Amino acid sequence: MLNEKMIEALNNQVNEEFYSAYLYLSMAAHFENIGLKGFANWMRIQAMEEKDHAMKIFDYLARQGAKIKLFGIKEPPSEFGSIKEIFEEVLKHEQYITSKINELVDLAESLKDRPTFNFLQWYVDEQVEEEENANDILSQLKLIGDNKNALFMLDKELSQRTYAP
Ligand code: OFO
Repeated sequence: MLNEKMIEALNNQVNEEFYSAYLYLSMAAHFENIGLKGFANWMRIQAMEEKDHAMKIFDYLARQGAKIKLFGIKEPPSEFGSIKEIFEEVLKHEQYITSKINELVDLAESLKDRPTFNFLQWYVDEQVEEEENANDILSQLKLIGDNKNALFMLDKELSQRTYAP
């Protein structure tokens, strides 16, 4: 039986994850619009993974017999800056999500909620990967600068990303 505070915090995190999906889907739409199909593919898959992050918490709440409550999803931005700025935004967003996961871990710890503490470890590891991925692409974009050929090569590389639930 989960503590009410924990249930509320996990329900909020479901919303954060769906917002992440929406944010990346909006970035995918932007990349489609400017003809960078590889970047669009990367963002689409990112969005699908975020939906999975949300559903994993949804399932955990269900398994614990806790009340699941869905909130409205905030509208994501639809206007974006340069490609580098977009990935700076991705990194910033992932750092924010990491801080939310850390808050959940702290709450589970303070409530001595061992099952939730264990459940959250997957997210702790996942956030290391999420920040790493955003950082890697950002570093490449910094190296690429104004080189269009290199940008198209990166676009091609990002088109190879596949969805692996
Ligand atoms: Fe991007 O890791 Fe979930 O939100």
